[in-house]
Amino acid sequence: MEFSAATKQHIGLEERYGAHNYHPLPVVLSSGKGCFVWDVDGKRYFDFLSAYSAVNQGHCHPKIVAALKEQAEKLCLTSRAFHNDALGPYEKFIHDYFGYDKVLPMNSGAEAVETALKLTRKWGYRRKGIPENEAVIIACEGNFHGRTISIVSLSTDPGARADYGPYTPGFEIIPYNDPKALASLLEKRAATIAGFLVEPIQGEAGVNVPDDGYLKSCYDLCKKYNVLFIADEVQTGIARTGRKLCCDHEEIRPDIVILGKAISGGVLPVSAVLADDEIILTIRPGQHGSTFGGFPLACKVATAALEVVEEEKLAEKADSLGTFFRKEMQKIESPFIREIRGKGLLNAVVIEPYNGKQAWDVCLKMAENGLLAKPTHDHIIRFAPPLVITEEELKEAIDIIHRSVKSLEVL
Ligand code: IF1
Repeated sequence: MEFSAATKQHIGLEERYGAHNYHPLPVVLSSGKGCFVWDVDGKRYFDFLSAYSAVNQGHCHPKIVAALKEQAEKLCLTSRAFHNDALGPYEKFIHDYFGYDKVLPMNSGAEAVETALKLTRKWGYRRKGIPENEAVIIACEGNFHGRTISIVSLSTDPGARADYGPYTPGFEIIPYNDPKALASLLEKRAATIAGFLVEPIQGEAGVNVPDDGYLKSCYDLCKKYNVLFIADEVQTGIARTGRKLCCDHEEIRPDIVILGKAISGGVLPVSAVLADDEIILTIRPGQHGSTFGGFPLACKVATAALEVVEEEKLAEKADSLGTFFRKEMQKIESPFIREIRGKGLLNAVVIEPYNGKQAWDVCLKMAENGLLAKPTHDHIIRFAPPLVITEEELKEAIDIIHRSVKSLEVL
């Protein structure tokens, strides 16, 4: 890929003055609208990452930006030392939207996961009667729940956890998509197990879709052993997989729901933990919080972002366009394409290295042809456009993917 002076200049600045904790594709973005982004040279790309499913409503959605602007000129932040006229209405909106008694508002996804872990331990001691400091939370192999020290303590990815010890204790790991593994651990140790934390689809692991009925089986086991079923819907929630929440596909109601990313349409870091009173009221005043958690700007932006999901029927769109995407991708005959999987508009293609080329090369070629996507775990390319993409735009994007893999087949 040839780089313009502007691209080189921006990448150089990040190289020199920024920490090197990422390895981005060599593209410098400057603006975005709907399912498109433009780089510093004015080149247009389909955004098929959507900031890891944070931009489900499309870049710079006018309704969400308007809500941001209006509130930004009125009152941005009060802290929770005082009340304000945005938080209560937002909390009621979230209650009505998702059907849980209450919401605990936070900022990043990882903060919401940490909050869910703290709530689960609190509930374990205060409601289930687990002896102090003995609460255990189960997580799955291949999980990704964020990057704090406690969260990487339950990660099975060496790259995410190496050299961050000593690790937080109190976690047990079982295989994903294996209800029997959960059952046998609960049979043995239910008395001290407080919760089971699971992604309805494992995003980072490469859009790992479990068998139909997996979530329901685990949910029923949690009910049987008085263990909280905690759904991390940070990436799979907010219509991404074709339902409001991914757990809706199996008609289960998690005890705790963790939301982030697209709850704000990718405009501000906003996250949330949903639960009923028996769980969420175990945390009392002064026992948890955050300066920006639930701040007025977030309340207005998230309300607008969630209204957009309903008004534009984004879950229904993701469901039908996702089926169309997978069907069209199946038609591409290429030695690079080993497997296509996903639900709604959260999809991935497993790339078979060929001709000395692999997923990264496919992504570079697609970028050259005007579509941005990024590999996860070397050989898996995630394809997750904003849910506002039209069928026509999706067809054009699929054609780019097709042309890109074809062009790499020849030496
Ligand atoms: C990065 C991965 C995806 C998440 C789930 C919690 C969080 C995430 C299911 C934490 C965040 C982001 C983090 C971002 C890249 C992206 C990611 F590759 F890291 F793993 F999507 F798969 N639960 N995922 O997916 O939310 O604190 O980031 O707001 O770290 O580069 P966060």
